Amino acid sequence: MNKENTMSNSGKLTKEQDSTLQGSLQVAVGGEIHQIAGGEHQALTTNQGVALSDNQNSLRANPSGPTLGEDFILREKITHFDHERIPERVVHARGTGAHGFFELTTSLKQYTTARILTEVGEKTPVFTRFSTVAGGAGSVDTPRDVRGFAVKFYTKEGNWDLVGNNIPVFFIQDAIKFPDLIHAVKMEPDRGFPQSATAHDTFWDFISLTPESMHMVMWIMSDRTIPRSLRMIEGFGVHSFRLVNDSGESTFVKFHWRPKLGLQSTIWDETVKISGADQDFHRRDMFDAITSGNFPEWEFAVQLFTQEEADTFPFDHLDPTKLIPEELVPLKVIGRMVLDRWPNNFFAETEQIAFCPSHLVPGIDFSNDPLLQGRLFSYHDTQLSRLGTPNFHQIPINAPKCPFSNQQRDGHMQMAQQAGRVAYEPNSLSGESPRETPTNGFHSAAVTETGVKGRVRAASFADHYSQARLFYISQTAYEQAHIASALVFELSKVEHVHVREAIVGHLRHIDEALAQRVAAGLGFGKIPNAPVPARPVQEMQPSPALQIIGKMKDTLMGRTLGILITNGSDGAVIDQLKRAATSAGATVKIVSPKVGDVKLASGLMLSADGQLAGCPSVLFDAVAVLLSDEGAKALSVESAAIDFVRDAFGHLKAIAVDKGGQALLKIANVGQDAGVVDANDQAAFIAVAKTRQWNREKSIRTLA
Ligand code: HDD
Repeated sequence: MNKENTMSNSGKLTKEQDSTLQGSLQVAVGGEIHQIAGGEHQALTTNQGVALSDNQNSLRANPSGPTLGEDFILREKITHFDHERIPERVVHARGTGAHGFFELTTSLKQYTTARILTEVGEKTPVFTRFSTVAGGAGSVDTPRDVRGFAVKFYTKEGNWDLVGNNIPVFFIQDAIKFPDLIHAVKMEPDRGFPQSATAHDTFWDFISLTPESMHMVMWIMSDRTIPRSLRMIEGFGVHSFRLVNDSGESTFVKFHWRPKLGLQSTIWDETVKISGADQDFHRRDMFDAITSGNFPEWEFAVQLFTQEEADTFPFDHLDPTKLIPEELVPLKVIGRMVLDRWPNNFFAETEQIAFCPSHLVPGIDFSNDPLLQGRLFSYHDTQLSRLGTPNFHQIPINAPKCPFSNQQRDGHMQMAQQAGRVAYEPNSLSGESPRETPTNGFHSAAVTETGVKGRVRAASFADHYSQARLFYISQTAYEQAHIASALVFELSKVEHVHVREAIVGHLRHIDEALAQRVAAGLGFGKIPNAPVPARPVQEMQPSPALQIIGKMKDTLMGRTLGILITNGSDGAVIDQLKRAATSAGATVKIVSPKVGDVKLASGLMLSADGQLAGCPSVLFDAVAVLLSDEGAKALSVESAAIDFVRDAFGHLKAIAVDKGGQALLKIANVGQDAGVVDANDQAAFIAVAKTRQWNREKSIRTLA
């Protein structure tokens, strides 16, 4: 037993408790005596430290009698169990997180006093949690959804939470619309479905009446919302923030995370199948990467700009439905984040971590973005109901790693035992009690605010389509086709025809050809009318930085090759391919009809990592099919094998085949193209396996 993982006060046993537990242990279950492996065991105790003599049987009046109410051991155990669950997050309930560090590589001293952004080489511990938005905590990892990207920096000057998403813009401009947005996207309240999907009436109804969401809609219909891995997504702080320097001058900043492995998404059909094959696909991928030492890494970059520069932008940067094209304000890379330690306990760390955009450090400040302003209230508030106490900052995962001290006292689950007579400030009775720090303490940016109070939307927020169009026209033809298909899929699930029509009407302001394509996909006889836009659509220069394909890296780093084999497969070919893929950075998994040993042609045995029905090709980035003649024959009547190759081809993956593999492709009616390669030519295979076979797509799928 790992003593670190047990709840014990000192980690050591008292003499009284430690009467024994050397060597093997006998456990009586159902009248049988079971011998459990030996070693040195800690005593199993109650929460009061009383050692248990029997954890298998409750206290009964006699062997067939009732259980006695005096059984405090039973009561304690069951009561604790009954209260194990806490409310899940109202959004972003499904998530996965890890520890790591942030390292600054370029100082922003000129712009900020925040030490985390000025001390080059300093490593700041972080905990980062990735999430989906709409589904519950037990939903699948791979719905079409935005991914949360929340980083808690435990800086020497206090905790800084950068609570972002993998999309740089948001649906709404004002926080007062957030509950409506979330009620619309979550499962419909009368029927309790769909779980974690935007493809339903209430979501699209709300969107059709909220034209400001059109830019975000383009992003969520793109493949950004069906990532291959959480290690391959970008992250964005979304809002403009301010950096404040030692002269009190402030500069606007947008924060970006860029994955070292490049961006990569899946194909929609693949995503749907992954959801069935492995509900924990992203969580497992992150776990496997970190525990095998392939630590995920992101560059940290900023866009810096002044008020004067912002005044020249053709949009309002305080509107969270707008991004600042990289071509307008280039990204400056200033650091990196590496996630290198999986949590010890999911609940204690990943579930209990509490992010609040209001957690800032001196030298960074908020902007007037009205969405951000509303968020500053919401997160702390939600933690109170989720974690049940204003002392949630004392939970180890939330506690700052720098000293913290004030006169706040008491409350549920107070862990600190603050000594002394004084619990107020100022005081003259205690020389040790904490005092203000006028120079280095937190100062808000000195900003002048004037004007008339009112519930108003700034006129500069009225352009809802220009950047939606910018995003769409910046995509490659493949990506545009995927957006059109996604819209057709989603709207086909909407029962109310007027909602479908309204959305297509909005699309006409984004791109007429897109609107036509979606209208045709939905079987409309004529294209619906477009609403009157509040502002005319501005034509902008395409921004290739908004593509996924443009930001993919031709690499096998962090990717997985699945090799399907059977008894009689050629071990030498398997070995050569495995070596070539591994040295290109891939992980290799052997799949066979039976898990366990496979007898190769040479007579040698090779252990398979997975069984065919449980390891479909959707779990891999590229595949190889290396079969003996008998193996190919046996698999020709195995639908899992037919699906393995058909799906690999349909999902635009490279396929390496030997003679047996080629025979299976033929039976499965899978075509031949540049992405189907002879397994003996490892170099050729590795070259094509580094990317998806985009050219193949038009020959195999009708895209909306
Ligand atoms: Fe939010 C959680 C990201 C708008 C209210 N949000 C939450 C998480 C992320 C985001 C990543 C999960 C944090 C974690 O892993 O624990 N939210 C965003 C982004 C937004 C945004 C990037 C827009 C730019 N959120 C937003 C608004 C409101 C909220 C406008 C409310 C006015 N968000 C919440 C919340 C959550 C939350 C209800 C649920 C759980 C939690 O906070 O801790 O307070």
